[in-house]
Amino acid sequence: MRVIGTAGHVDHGKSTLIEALTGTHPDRLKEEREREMTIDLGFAWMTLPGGDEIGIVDVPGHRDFIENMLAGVGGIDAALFVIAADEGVMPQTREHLAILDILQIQGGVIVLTKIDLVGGDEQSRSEWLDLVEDDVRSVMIGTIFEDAPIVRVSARTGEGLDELILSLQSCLSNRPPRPDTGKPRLPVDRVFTIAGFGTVVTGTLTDGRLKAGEELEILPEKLRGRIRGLQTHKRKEDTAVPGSRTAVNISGINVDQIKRGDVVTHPGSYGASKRIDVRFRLLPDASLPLEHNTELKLYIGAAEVLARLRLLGTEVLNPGDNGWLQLELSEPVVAVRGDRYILRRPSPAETLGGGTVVDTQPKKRHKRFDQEVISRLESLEKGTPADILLQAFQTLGITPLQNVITRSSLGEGQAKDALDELLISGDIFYLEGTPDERKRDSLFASRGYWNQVSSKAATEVENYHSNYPLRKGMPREELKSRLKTLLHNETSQRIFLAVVRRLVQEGELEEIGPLVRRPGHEIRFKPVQQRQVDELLARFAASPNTPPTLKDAQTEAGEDVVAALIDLGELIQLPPDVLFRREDYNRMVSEIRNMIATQGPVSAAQVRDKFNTSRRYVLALLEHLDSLGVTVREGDVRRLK
Ligand SMILES: Nc1nc2c(ncn2[C@@H]2O[C@H](COP(=O)(O)OP(=O)(O)O)[C@@H](O)[C@H]2O)c(=O)[nH]1
Ligand SMILES: [Mg+2]
Repeated sequence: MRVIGTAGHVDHGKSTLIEALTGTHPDRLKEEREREMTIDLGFAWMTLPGGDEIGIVDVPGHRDFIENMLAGVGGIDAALFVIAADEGVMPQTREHLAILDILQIQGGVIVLTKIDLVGGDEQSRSEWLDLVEDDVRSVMIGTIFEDAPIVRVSARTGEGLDELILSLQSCLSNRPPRPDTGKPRLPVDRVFTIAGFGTVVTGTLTDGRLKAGEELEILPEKLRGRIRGLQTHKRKEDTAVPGSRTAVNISGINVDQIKRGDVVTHPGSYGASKRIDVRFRLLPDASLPLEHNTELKLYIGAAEVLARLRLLGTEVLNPGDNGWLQLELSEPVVAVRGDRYILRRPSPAETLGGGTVVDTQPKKRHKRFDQEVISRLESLEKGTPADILLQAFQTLGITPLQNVITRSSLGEGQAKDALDELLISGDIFYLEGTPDERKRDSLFASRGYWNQVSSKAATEVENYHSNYPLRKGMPREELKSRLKTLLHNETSQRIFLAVVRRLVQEGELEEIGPLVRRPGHEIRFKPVQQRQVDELLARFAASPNTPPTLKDAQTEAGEDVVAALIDLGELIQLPPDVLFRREDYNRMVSEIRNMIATQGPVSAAQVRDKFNTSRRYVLALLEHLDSLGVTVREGDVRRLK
């Protein structure tokens, strides 16, 4: 799932564009309707021509509401960067650009809107648009939007909208999948109640899945509750996946206990902290140098808190410079190493810059000028050995341990310690072997990667069931080829079998011979098929000893239905083309045994007369019994073995 956000100066046509694309006007507050201006975040969604559904967060452009904008852009995959063709680049065009750039949102599409308002004839219009575009390009140089496509549209006339949609689709199509580390985080951007349901929070889910029925924790308050229900794009879901706009209906927690900026997680997955160490860059066009001990506002996830900064290693930080800060916060926030954040000055309001979180739990206040502190932050920024090893697990997927260690470039001792750390934290686990057998060819999986494999397998098998409702299960080999890309084309039977074994252990799959199925899957006939089944079985009942042959049955009820009856054991197939109902087959087999037991070896002709049937059925039956080892043929007769 993907989420995109709007960005751009107030009144440049963001909300109107979203309405033109989705049919939903994102302004939901009465005040917004009255003032015809977006104040808080708005939400919509659409399906791209390729079939992918995306969520949309519409943000306010007005500078007074930048804080609301910051609560919404955190989890987005790409931006629709809107610039009105009649006005061109304006102050919040630049400010939003700086914010998206600090947050390292991976680009998006630049939209020149309101093209219906410019120029007289075709030529002057296109000259005007070329000029605006040149200006936009020069502003984007050196930012994440440097190479972004520019599309010219009018939300009023609809011109350019199709091109915009295709451009957005191609921009999203080559993004790697959202990471799933098995530790979901949902920074809350809205909290409300729905009569009869109770507390609902919404946000953009990252890092893992949420499932209906699970226990949850809300940080920083450490409130425990349960997920009563989940929705994505107003549709009920059992599981919400990373990168989706998610509404969580929570039981056990009151609406007034939760606020924007809180984080919904699994119990114990994360902690909150009132002190963090960060890498920081002051924007080149910041109005003043940054001084030690300044009080600023920190925006991280959907949270906004006051932060007093310790400027480390330097007296002041000049515009355009990078440095290290320790932030003492007014309230605890949930931060993960590598998270991006923004700092703003409260008054006069100004976005100063931002960067990445490097340490979420610094043990003490750092001395301002201590080379050891700086060196430690520098190496933390690169990652701990455990981070690096986990990264290698995420990249390589399920593969023998040796490959992961080689990939990580860690030394023997470091790799061993890092492995222990990850095993204890539960970020990785043994897929095959036991914790004592830490052999070089043991198979491990990171929790996050495993979740991806597991849910892909479940989806593939479920799709198979719905494509072939009359089949008992999916051939194991077919599942293997479906998982090929996730198992990195690693078609080693050993890895695949270990994966299936684990999926069976975890109750995701069941094995039946060479097939796998989802627990609870059963062959179900549609009403019209059930009628065919009934009619066919009635024909079998009418002449149990000379029933329809395979071919007759297939002509009457269709190959799939007949195959399903054979799978279900209702019909027994004897080579080459004889079918009996199960009860008739059982009866005939036991009568043949009786005959031989009481009157000695029997010939095919005797059996034929006994059942008043034809040679074809009798030969199939007797050869079948020979092959089972029930009877042995001696010349023209059979005796029991
Ligand atoms: N002529 C014209 N007007 C537009 C277009 N898009 C938006 N507008 C108008 O511009 C004003 C601001 O639009 P809005 O979507 O609220 O801007 P936002 O503040 O960026 O969300 C509204 O009056 C819209 O009707 C367009 O493509 N053509
Ligand atoms: Mg708007």
